Amino acid sequence: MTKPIYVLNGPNLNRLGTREPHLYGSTTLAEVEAMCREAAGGRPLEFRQSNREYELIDWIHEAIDEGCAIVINPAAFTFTSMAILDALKMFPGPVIELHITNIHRREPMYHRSYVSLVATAVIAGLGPRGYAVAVAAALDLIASGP
Ligand code: DHK
Repeated sequence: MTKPIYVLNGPNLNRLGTREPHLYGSTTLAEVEAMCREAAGGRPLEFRQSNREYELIDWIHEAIDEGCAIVINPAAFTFTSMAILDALKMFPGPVIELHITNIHRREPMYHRSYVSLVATAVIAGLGPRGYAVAVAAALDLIASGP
């Protein structure tokens, strides 16, 4: 059976569409999910969002056993969570860190990502379309290797 790509989203991303639209745009998380499924081109995809750190960690553990790639927007946990970093270290496949905004052009507290220490690649600043780019890149990495 074809293993799915896991697209995991952290806190406050459930509010996309109305959350600081000058930064994150007006695209909703449901619309982002649709973009990801279109980019996946028929490959199974698990698309999830949580405001709870432990839940994201449980989903990463699930992906270790069931998934082929992870696209993750950890949101604020990017900058705080060694637990998510440690979980991602166990994942054998490609990990693409995704941010809607260019975190390096924002306030200093957004500049140091724990997740980048383990990510295969980082996409930041493309807006919501970055998710589709990340899924396409994950497919390519799975097919052709790093
Ligand atoms: C999303 C968030 O929720 C913020 O906490 C990050 C990230 C930026 C994004 O650009 O997708 O700092």
